[in-house]
Amino acid sequence: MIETLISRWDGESVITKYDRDFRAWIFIAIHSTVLGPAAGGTRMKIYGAPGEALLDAMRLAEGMTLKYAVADFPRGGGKAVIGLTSELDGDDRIELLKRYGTLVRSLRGAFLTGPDVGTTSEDMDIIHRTGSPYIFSRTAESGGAGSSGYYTAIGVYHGLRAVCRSLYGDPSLKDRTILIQGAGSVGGRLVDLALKDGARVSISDVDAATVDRFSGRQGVSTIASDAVYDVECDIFSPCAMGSVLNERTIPRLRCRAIAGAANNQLESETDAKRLKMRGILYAPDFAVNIGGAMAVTGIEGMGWPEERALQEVARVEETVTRIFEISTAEGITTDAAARMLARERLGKA
Ligand code: NAD
Ligand code: PPY
Repeated sequence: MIETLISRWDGESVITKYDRDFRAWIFIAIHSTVLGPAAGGTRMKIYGAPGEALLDAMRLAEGMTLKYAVADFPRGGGKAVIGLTSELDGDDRIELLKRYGTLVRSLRGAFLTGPDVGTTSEDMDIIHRTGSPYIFSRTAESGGAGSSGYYTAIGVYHGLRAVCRSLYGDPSLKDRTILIQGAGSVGGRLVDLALKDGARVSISDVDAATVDRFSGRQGVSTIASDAVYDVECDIFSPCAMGSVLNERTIPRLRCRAIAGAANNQLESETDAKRLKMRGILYAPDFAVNIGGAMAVTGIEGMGWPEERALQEVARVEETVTRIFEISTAEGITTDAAARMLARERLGKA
């Protein structure tokens, strides 16, 4: 499976390492360096087979290429996956992260990384010990920009504003109902941003402790995770995992639009057409969730002050608006419009 995946991939290269001691497969997928050195988070979780981990790395790396290209940001697309075969904690986990840092450092800047699902800013502090200076989104105590989730949530908030502008002619979220799937690092912060703007928020999370944290808060209701696709709302915001928009869920949706943080929300490109046919406005994930990737590389790698990072992240609003305009003008899905914009930028470079 691995050789088929790699030989059919349109990306540039895949760095592969098997750590025998911890029975972990590490894949660093470099999709494109056309716009700059490849950057992308490091995902660490248990996979059923190494091929699944590789496929995840490749799809996520392509997403990073599109992300940076639509945002017109000078970085290329890459992603790393540490595929575990069993739960790892304590000193073993630290040792594996340090070994991974050594691998990243050996690439001498061809790959820059930060957190993703299964890794945190604290993990970046550990990886940084051996992977410096190519590790981003470390904790503030270690001199980093902190969690990328904060900036990603701000970008998603601007994506929601672009959606409201397109649907209602007014970008404010006031009195809109927003349903957030996954109230973690990004989704949890998005709850606060939406509430501050006067939205009515519902959250859904598989983690009972997370649901408890939000239940009882004024303006927030909670939805069972198996009911999330059936609940009426203005905007559905997937902030948990990928492939949630597919032929099984799209017919059930009762929202007017979708804008969220999760990477690879569409199971396939056909799902963008399914959404269009249902009249649901889709803000492409890779245009909406750039905030963290942009801010942490800007702050830690380019010396941006915080204000500059916030200004740059706010550009999500105009990018998403532009994508909607292209989609209308060309009569194509918003996903196709965003890919077209990305291709144009990559072509020019
Ligand atoms: P996180 O792990 O902090 O939060 C995810 C939340 O989703 C958790 O609370 C988890 O319990 C919940 N969840 C998992 N499965 C669920 C399900 N089936 N239904 C409902 N809830 C479920 O992750 P995060 O950093 O907030 O990232 C969320 C998504 O956004 C991921 O897909 C990630 O790849 C993407 N993303 C994150 C960033 C970032 O800066 N953190 C940037 C870009 C994209
Ligand atoms: C993502 O946006 O999916 C990321 O991987 C975020 C990221 C990218 C580059 C450095 C740090 C975090």
